[in-house]
Amino acid sequence: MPKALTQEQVEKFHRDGYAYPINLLTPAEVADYRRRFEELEATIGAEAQSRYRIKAHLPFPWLCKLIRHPRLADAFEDVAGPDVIIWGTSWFTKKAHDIRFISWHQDSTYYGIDPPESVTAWIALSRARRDSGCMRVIPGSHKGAAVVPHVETYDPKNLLSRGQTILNVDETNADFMELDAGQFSLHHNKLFHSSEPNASDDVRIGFAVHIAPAHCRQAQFENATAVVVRGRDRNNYWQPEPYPRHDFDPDCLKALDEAWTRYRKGMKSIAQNAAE
Ligand SMILES: O=C(O)CCC(=O)C(=O)O
Repeated sequence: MPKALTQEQVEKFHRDGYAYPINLLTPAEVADYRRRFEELEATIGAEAQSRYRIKAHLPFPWLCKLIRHPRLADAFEDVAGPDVIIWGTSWFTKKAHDIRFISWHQDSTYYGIDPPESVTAWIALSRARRDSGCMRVIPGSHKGAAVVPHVETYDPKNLLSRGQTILNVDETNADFMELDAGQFSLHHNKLFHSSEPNASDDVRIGFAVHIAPAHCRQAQFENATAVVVRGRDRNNYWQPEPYPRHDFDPDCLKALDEAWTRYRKGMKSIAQNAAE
């Protein structure tokens, strides 16, 4: 019997490449995480997503706690097995009435996770609906290639760092993964996904947790780090990460900086290979 998903959601994940909604946080917990997120942005005077990339949890004990929430590992186990590592996290936020969007893309083209079996748990810390620009997905698109051609548009309205875009996606069967605050969705790293601008009066806050089975490794660079949240890293593919003693722990900020540098270089070579 599945631990966090329904049997239908498990089947949907394998058939269509995604599943939602899955309950995670109580209203009080959501309010607490949202307050901490708002305080973080007020403190740095910038968007969290512009500063803390690919391992956004690393300098913050409250985010290190969130990624260890047992229901995330439960949900992952339901679709991908017992040895569970978290190799990354990313903020995806849009302010109220924000024209920014996320173009159609496929995570596996850029992640470098081999085999390409990474799964993202996208946690809604505010309501994610069609009007606020929730995620859109193409059912079944995870069954194709792990690296598909993207053009890199560098459109400033695109929240992806390179504006990476799959052209001419047939949107006829696109599904909108609507979530309440405190719920999450799962999507396979080969799934085509995107999201539209936020036309609502509230900010849309997503915290994406990148999870993989421990038999996957990072193929694009050495010394990749991860948190083993369940089971074991039997092949010793992943090095441990420091745990922050407090917000903005300098050792963790340094580790984050090094991780982002390694990832950015690796991402460049993946994109170049895909273009050749
Ligand atoms: O937040 C969004 O709209 C897109 C998120 C995304 O691309 C991802 O989690 O991989």
